[in-house]
Amino acid sequence: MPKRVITYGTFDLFHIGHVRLLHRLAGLGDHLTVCVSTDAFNEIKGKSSVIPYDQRVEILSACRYVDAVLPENDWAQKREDIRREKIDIFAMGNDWSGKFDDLGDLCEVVYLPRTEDISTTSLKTYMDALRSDQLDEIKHLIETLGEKAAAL
Ligand code: C2G
Repeated sequence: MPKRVITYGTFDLFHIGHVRLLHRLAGLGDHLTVCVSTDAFNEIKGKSSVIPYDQRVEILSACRYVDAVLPENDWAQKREDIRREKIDIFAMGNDWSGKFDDLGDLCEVVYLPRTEDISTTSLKTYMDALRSDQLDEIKHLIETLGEKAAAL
C-alpha cells in the first residue's frame, strides 16, 4: 500500500530548510500532503508572514516533493485531516519534537532534524537590516545634496 505522509507549517520565505525537510518527508512515503497555515491562522499562531497565503500555496505546489497542498486553519484539524486523507505518517521538524505525540493512535509520528543556520526569522532580520542600511544611505545622500544645494 502506498504510504501517505502529512506535514504542517507556514513555509514563509521558502528556503533551503523547507526544501530539505520536504525532500526528506517525500522519502518517507509515496505521497506528501503539506497543510499550509492561512494568514488568519498565522495571526492565531502569533506569526505574520511576508509572503501571502495564496503565494505560499503556489510555491509549495511547485515543489517537486509535494503532491498535495491543503489549508491549515486551526490547531485542531490534524486528527480529521489524518483520518480523511488516510495518512500513515505525520512528520514535522524536531523543533516540534513531542508536541504531536497524541496523534500516535492514528498514525506514525516522526520528527526530523531541522536544517541549522537558516530560518524565516533570520531572513526577516537580514532583510530589515538591509532596509535600515539603505534608509541610512538615502538620508545621507539627502543631507549631502541639501548641503550642496545650500552652497550654490
Ligand atoms: N524547518 C526545518 N528547518 C528549518 C526551518 C524550518 O526543518 N531551518 C521545518 C520546521 O521544523 C517545520 C517546517 O519546516 O516542520 C515548517 O516550518 P514553519 O514554516 O516555521 O512552520 P511552523 O510555524 O513551525 O508551523 O501546526 C503546526 C504549525 O503550523 C507549524
